[in-house]
Amino acid sequence: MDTFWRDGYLLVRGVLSRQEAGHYAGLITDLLPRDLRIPEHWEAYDGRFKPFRTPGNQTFDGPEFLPLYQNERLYRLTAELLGHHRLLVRDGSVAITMRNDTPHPGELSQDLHIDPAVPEDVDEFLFTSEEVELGGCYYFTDVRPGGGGIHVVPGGHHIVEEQARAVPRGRQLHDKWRNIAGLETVEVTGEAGDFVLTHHLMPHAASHNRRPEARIAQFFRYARDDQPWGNGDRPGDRPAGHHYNDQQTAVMTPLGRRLLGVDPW
Ligand SMILES: O=C(O)CCC(=O)C(=O)O
Ligand SMILES: [Fe+2]
Repeated sequence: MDTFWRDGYLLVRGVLSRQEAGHYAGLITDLLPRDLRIPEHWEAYDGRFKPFRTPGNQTFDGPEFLPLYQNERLYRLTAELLGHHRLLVRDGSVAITMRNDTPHPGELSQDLHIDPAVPEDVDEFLFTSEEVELGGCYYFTDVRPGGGGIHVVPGGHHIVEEQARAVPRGRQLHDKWRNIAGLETVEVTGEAGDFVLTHHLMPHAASHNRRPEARIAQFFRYARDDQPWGNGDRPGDRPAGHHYNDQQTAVMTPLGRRLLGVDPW
């Protein structure tokens, strides 16, 4: 707990067994078409492929992925960190980062950014505990140094808060925090089955994978049910009006039904 609040991120080890992680890595690898024709509606930058289920929908929440949404250990940890047990989980986007030897511009393949819970057209962060979201990703493959791990700034969530509090319209700094300059990053390495947990004000970026093996990850966000900016319909969320079908509800646990908004807390 202390490490997370100090550093703004935490590697949670062994959330899944190696075997479970391998299963999900396989499911995601199987999204790649056999003929390697990358669909128009996927994203593909610098060796990092983001599958989309349909144009505009990057949430993989079919029955085969739902156990990841309702993982009990991650739920207990995030609830304890947020000091609130009524949480909602979302995102579920995936990424496959393959080897990419491009020599520049450095190790990052994205601008250093935050994905805060506060909408872009809002001028001020609230900095209340209700506002805090926890994000992060499962690593389904081993991520060794230079292997495309997510980069973070130790303590960076404090730096963001300090900078944003110092000026009016702090949410608008650094091109709405889409391009943060001047901070040193570290790569979060880990093993298949680990989860990289991040504070929503943590500056982060994807990195080039210099190694032969792909990095395969899936992203999730945990928010309190009283999150002041609402709990849906933001970029990365499943489309508004999404309803779960019988195959999905069949594999949901009582906890999963609450985390996914099927049952009230
Ligand atoms: O893939 C990663 O390591 C980070 C991706 C990310 O932060 C994003 O796409 O917003
Ligand atoms: Fe991001």
